[in-house]
Amino acid sequence: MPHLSCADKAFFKENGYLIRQDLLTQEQIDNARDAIWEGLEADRSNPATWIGAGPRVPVPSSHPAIRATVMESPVFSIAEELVGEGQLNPGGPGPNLVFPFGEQDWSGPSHGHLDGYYTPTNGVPEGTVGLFHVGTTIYVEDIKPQGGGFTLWPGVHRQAAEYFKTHSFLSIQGGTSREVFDLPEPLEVTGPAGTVCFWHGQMVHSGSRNCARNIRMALIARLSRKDLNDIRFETPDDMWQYWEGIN
Ligand SMILES: O=C(O)CCC(=O)C(=O)O
Repeated sequence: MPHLSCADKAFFKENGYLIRQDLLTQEQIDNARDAIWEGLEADRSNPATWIGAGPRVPVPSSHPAIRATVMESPVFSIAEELVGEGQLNPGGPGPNLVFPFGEQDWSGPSHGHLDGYYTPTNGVPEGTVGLFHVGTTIYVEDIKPQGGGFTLWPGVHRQAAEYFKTHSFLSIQGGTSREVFDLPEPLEVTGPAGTVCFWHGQMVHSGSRNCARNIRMALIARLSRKDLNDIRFETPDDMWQYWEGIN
């Protein structure tokens, strides 16, 4: 049974993201949160120790409770409803934590980046690009405004598709959006534990400063098509050509 309506798909096409809060069970959320706490160097019962704690990736994406949030919930099926049934490589999300900063002077990010583009330090090999189709950011903790929310710039996926029709994928070092895209107001994604944000793989996004009490506990998956190597450097006239579920 499909999880997305025509209106959901139209919203994703226009805005490049879609937020759902009804996809994970409480048990899946609790298990993922417990797994993260097992790897943290902080005292779960003492918020003072959460400030500036670590590590940022306390458990691997292969941990069963972490992988389950994508592969044993409707999250993966929904990504395939967008891209096409049977088209995506299965994959778990990686934990991505933003620890409380301990101060209140919040300001949102002024610009973001696209993922998968080389910088000297980000591990992407020079001369390549690590494209994917659907990103999913899953919160396993309640995230309030100014609480380190995943931040995106709605609609910029369409600008990116246009840009790469006439520019090399290698032309934006680190995928940085500064001076390349005309950025609208950003959206800081907030919501209760269990909030899932699906985002287009060419969506400009960023982390943000966490001035809240809670640790920003997110799990981020980047789901790519099985035929990515065949189409990696294509920039079709119709940006939805390889999105059979939505085009
Ligand atoms: O942590 C976040 O909210 C954003 C993470 C991010 O920008 C990235 O992993 O590329």
